[in-house]
Amino acid sequence: MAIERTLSIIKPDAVAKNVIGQIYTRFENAGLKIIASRMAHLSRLEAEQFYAVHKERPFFKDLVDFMVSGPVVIQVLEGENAILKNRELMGATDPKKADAGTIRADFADSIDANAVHGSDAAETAAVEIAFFFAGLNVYSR
Ligand code: RTP
Ligand code: MG
Repeated sequence: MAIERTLSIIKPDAVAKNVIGQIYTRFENAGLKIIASRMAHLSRLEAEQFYAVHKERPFFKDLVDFMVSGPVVIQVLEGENAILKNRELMGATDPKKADAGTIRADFADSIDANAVHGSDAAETAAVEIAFFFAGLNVYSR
């Protein structure tokens, strides 16, 4: 199976709930390595650019408002099948529909405040990693 990298964000609601460590433990227990990590408070422009694919959607303004509402923790996860594995750990976008034991089922409050972001495909993972961690190869292990 291929070793992949994916971009993950612990969103403002989960940072405010003080569960960064619990979420990192889930990544580690699933065999995903955290190969880059930083805390940031996104600007409006950064949030709009990051989620630009959704800019025509009705929820775009709420999404951007939420993503700039407090600090986030951004990480690159590396491991076998990392993109799908992380999406499975996250659970469905709407926490009410997320499987028991997933990050969103356990830590998210609503479809807006849904605890984590994860890249959804290899192409988006590459773009999203470059967006937040330009020159990542310098640090990889
Ligand atoms: P993310 O990009 O944050 O990992 O979430 P996702 O792939 O599970 O969901 P996506 O379709 O990419 O949507 C991005 C974020 O927009 C909000 N959303 N709201 N009200 C709605 O119908 C709606 N749909 C999406 C969610 O906060 C979602 O995480
Ligand atoms: Mg998405």
